[in-house]
Amino acid sequence: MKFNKLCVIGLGYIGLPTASTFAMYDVNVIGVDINSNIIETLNKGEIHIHEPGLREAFGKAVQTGKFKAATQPEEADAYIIAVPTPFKDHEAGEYNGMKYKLADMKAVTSAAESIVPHLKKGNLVILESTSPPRTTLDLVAPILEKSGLKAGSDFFLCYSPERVLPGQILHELIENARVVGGVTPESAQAGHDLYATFVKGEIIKTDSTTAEMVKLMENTYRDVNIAIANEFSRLAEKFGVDVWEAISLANLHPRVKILSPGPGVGGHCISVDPWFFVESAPEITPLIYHSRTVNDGQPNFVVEKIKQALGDLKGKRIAALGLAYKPDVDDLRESPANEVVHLLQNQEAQVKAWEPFKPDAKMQGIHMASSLEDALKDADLIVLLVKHTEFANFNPQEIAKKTNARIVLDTVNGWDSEAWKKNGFKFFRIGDGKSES
Ligand code: SAJ
Repeated sequence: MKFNKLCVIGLGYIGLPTASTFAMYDVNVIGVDINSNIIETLNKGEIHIHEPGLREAFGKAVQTGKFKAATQPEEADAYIIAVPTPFKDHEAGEYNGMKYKLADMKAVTSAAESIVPHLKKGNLVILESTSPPRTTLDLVAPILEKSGLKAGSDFFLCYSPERVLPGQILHELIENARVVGGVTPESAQAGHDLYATFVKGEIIKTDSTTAEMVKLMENTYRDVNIAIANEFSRLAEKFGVDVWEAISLANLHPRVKILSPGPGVGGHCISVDPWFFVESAPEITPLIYHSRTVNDGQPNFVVEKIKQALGDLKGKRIAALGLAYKPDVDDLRESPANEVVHLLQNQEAQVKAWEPFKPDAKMQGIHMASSLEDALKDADLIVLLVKHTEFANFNPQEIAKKTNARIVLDTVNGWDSEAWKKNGFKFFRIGDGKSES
């Protein structure tokens, strides 16, 4: 099946790279977003998000004349929905005393509704937004069927998860295996044919609910595995063991691959998606629920460590290094580092935060340092919250000259404890009950 014209609805971290890639591969693409500022920016040939290689890819897409941005969809052969599925702000679920977050499906609903007036026989619609199981069948299909056409027979309908890693999106879009779940086998085949335009990895066909579960399972698997690493870090401290040493030894076993503890789990995927399972079936997801709460509790664990080092936090000056949700990215959304800073401030510590990937960021309620030197100068304690390469390469001798602080807490195993101690620092590390001094 051949698709000459494609509408991509939602031009964020996934939609824009996807739209640009299709346009580069000779498909006529209408990129749609409700935010008119974004549309204006794109139609000027500029982009609004930071992702390596995206500027170049988008530039090529624009040059070919194959990409156009608009605030409303128009008639096309295929439609991709790539809008956000955040949490509801003011509503939560509860089961047996366990409180859980709920997905806000408003953007998916209105994207599907915006397609209805344009939908024709033989069209293909694909949902890419991460969604609770059965969303394609129970939410999207009934909306699209308001057109009078039947999903799976009059038009094709699929769910296909994006699995790309921020920082490597353009490469992974093309190279990764792609799962395409259709509401009928013919739908899956149509979805397969669309992605075959550029995907070099295997394209596997299945049903739509399996495809939805695959996505949620991948990120939930990672969340649960990080939770066990975080719990191990607490156990190691209790028993005077260095968790990092213990993990590296356990990982010598050929069937063991323990992940890394840290200040918590951030980003808009791993810390979000497991809740979609809990919301869909709270009575059978205690493991997923508790893993989430372990990971969400990790910033508190960090603050307790800081109290152990500094005593009462009132008026204590703390340099917080890193606010991104993971190393070497500029994305500060859902970052556990921010949560640590807020918790410290709640206890009246004076925190100065430094994020080299977003030096001008304005974070509500957080005092951003104007430079690394500014953050370090008058500090009582330095806490390393993100393992940016730049921080991992610090020379403690040089840092000692820039700061009054003589206590450091490493939450990500970024620094060599001996080197810091040699330069006069008291050194603490998450999960290290062995070498604390
Ligand atoms: N983290 C740890 N310990 C670890 C690994 C990660 O604490 O051992 C933390 C990170 O610091 C970060 C968070 O977990 O705060 C998530 O980071 P990540 O690198 O694990 O994942 P994301 O959110 O950047 O991207 C994930 C990827 N999914 C998987 O690896 C299963 C990516 O392939 C997905 O496309 C993406 O979610 C998504 O969009 O769903």
